[in-house]
Amino acid sequence: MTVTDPTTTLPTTTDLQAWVEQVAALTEPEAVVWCDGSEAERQRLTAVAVRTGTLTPLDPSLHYGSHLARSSEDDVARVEDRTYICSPTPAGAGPTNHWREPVAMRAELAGCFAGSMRGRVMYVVPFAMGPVGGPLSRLGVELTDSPYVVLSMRITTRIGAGPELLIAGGAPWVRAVHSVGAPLLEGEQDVPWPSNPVKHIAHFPDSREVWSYGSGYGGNALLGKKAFALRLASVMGRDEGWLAEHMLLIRLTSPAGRRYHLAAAFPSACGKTNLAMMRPSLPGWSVETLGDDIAWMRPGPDGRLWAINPEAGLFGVAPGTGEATNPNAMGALWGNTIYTNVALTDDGDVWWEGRTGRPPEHATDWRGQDWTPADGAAGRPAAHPNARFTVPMHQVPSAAADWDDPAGVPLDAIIVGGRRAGVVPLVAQARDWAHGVFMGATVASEQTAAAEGAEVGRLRRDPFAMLPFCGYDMGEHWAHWLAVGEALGDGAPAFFAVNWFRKDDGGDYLWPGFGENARVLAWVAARLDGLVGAVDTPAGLVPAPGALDTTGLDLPDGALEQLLSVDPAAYAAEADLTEEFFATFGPTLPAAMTQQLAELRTRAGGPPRPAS
Ligand code: GTP
Ligand code: SPV
Ligand code: MN
Repeated sequence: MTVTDPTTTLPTTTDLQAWVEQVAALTEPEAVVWCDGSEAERQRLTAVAVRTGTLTPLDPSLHYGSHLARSSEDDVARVEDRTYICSPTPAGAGPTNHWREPVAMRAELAGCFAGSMRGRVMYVVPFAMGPVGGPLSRLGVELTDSPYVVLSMRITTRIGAGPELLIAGGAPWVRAVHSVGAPLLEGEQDVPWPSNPVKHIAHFPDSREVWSYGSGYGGNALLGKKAFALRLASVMGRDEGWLAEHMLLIRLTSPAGRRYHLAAAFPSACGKTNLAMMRPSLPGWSVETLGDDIAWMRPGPDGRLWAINPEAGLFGVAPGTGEATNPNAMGALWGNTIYTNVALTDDGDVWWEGRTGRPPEHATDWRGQDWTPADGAAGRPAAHPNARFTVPMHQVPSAAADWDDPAGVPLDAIIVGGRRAGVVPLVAQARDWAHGVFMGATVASEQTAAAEGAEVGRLRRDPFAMLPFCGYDMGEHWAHWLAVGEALGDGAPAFFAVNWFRKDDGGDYLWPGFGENARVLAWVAARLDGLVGAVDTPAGLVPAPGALDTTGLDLPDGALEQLLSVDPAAYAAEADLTEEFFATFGPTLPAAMTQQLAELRTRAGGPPRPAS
């Protein structure tokens, strides 16, 4: 690799061959293989991964064409502290990102990657994010020494000949280099999950490049996902007038047949996949899945905000996913699935906490060790809390027939949310776009196992659920949201905030969640149509008494009141925390956000008022 300053010129075709050769010269793989995305190729790579023990075939009568992978114990989630934004100056990354000086970082990476693919094959994986050739779609090429990564990218993105043809035709593309950082010496036996204790996930936003070293897991390694579709794409969106967000995408249809398109941002492992596949408990309502993790959104010529899901498959959280909580996810898992870090039962089935009510009497846990329910009771779960399934979108029973329409869907509402045991009501509508952006900017959420080293349960600020995923200064991100809203004007979607996770004094969830969340979506739809009332509170416009349909719902006395209650004193305290957080931004903090904070303080000082 040459150590040069990043350039703003995107590579095109002619550069692809040269770049592949350049990376191969640096990493010294045994062979270079160009992937075409074919079924024959899938079978070849699967055979390789089975031979090295990376993948274990599951009983085909239970799980057609499916495999189990067990990662090494130190490679189980995204490594946020080793994920860098290498903009020319620290200001480019902003106070919420880990910045690395690009020239020094390139030099360090050159050291790591030198010879890092020895004894392995380097796969060249051309891929599209979004339908190949679509107006909102973008292209990339990932070079990787991991067959597991190729097989996963084959599910979560569109790989192979189509994207390669477009690149050959001169379309711009993103460069993504990945190595597990475990060269194989002559005659050395490979391990099932090669990785390196040294890990770097380095993004160069200016040259639209990512270099990932040392990890084979999830967002660290499937570079189309968080690295490209969020960190680099957020920068591309800022520069080109669109948005790349950590959002699910659904179509909600009312009993009367009215259709609403909604995008919702929740932090990692906070319910996007669940809401994206929800089976509404309310009769006559339906939810169709368009996306479960990422949405790209662009103002259309009609003045509305159009959204696509740039992915082609899911990398979904396994624990907590079962027939009772997410039957559509379970339905998707009939075959062609890669399970990572789940448990294996003695009869060749997979298992994880929450898959069924009753754990198996005995299983092999995610580490490959004997497991019984007694281990579970002792705090050793059978599946890793961040265990995942990788499955094609078209297998999701609730997938919309047009889920991969290149044009996308026009959004009616944007929802933000987090995991909050207290303070934040079940649902609130923003008074206007700027208030909605403020709701997004002030999302805080209890941490989950999706990031390595997370203090699970501890509250942290996670604006727009993008804390680990925004490729530039978060203050600028809010300014960009404000600018997009301004351009959209009356065509802009409405903004809402939700919280499924409020708890009572005994620590139990107040809201049943899952399919019952349809009641909240029905209220959102009714608000869009101006059909139901709301009460103006410091949190925003919350359902007026009786406005939320709770027919047939068996809530304990006082639960609904508590779910919808907004304590001004608690919001005054939130305002203090927000002020502290905002102060870390300096000049990039939009004046509109300071104004919203001042407004919150005023509202938190007074009683609730009726609103339209
Ligand atoms: P990433 O893929 O990490 O971005 O996460 P995600 O937001 O798609 O997470 P997912 O939908 O898989 O949520 C994972 C966890 O949230 C599981 O433990 C679920 O059981 C839990 N969950 C989802 N929806 C609800 C809900 O409505 N109520 C409650 N109490 N828990 C929920
Ligand atoms: C997340 O952590 O938000 C995920 C999983 O969706 S990963 O792809 O590993 O980032
Ligand atoms: Mn995610």
